[in-house]
Amino acid sequence: MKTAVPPPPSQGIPLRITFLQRGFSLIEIAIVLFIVSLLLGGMLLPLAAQQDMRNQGDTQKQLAEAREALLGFAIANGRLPCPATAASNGIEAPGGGGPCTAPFDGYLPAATLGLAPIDAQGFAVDGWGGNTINRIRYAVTTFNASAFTTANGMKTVTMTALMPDLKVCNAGSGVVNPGNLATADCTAASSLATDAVAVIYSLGKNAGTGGNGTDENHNPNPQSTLVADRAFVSAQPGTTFDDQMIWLSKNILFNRMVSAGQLP
Ligand SMILES: [Ca+2]
Ligand SMILES: [Ca+2]
Repeated sequence: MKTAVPPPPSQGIPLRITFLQRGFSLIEIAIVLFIVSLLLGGMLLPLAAQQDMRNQGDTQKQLAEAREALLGFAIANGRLPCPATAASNGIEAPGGGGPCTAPFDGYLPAATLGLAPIDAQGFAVDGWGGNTINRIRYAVTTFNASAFTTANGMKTVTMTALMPDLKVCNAGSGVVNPGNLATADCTAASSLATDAVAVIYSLGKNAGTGGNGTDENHNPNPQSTLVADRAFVSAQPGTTFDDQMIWLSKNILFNRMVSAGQLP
């Protein structure tokens, strides 16, 4: 009987070795590198965008927490804290409240409020980093002879007479011109709030490199050293505007203080 003889072990292998040994041609490697670079490029942009979105989300959360902390402070102390100044290490200025040292161009007094995260000097910083330019800003009304920042000032003046006067608009009007309050304001059409008690905001991603858009120029209140600049802009995010802002309505403040027995 004839038995089937298996093919010699070497049969068929030389072909495979030839194929493997041939390796990749330069054209094949170029195509692979091209595809890899396309994939990497496609991944890098979303990663940067994702980081931006995370920073924006962190900042928004911090601003909301700051507003809650301000409400808690008001309930506990019968007044809002004054903003910190650049030299006050995150502590309100003056300590104990009253007429504020920097009511319209100061910083969130994170050390006074016990907020985190803060930088080494005691200032709250936004989601964009630890640079001094990323410190969270805070402005508070001085109307009614600084009643809002004076202990029991709101109770003394009474709710119906309290008229906070910070303005928030969705577009700035006029030219920000040092010494000229009338040209840096909100127009009636762009008004979001005309009686905010406090405004809390971040200068956003571009804080360290510029932020010179027409609307952004209204926010760090460059003319506050000369005049009382009480107008702030909260515009649509875009290429020239990335500030993030929330404000404290007098109605929310009154509601919380009445609930806590601090008013009327
Ligand atoms: Ca900005
Ligand atoms: Ca302003």
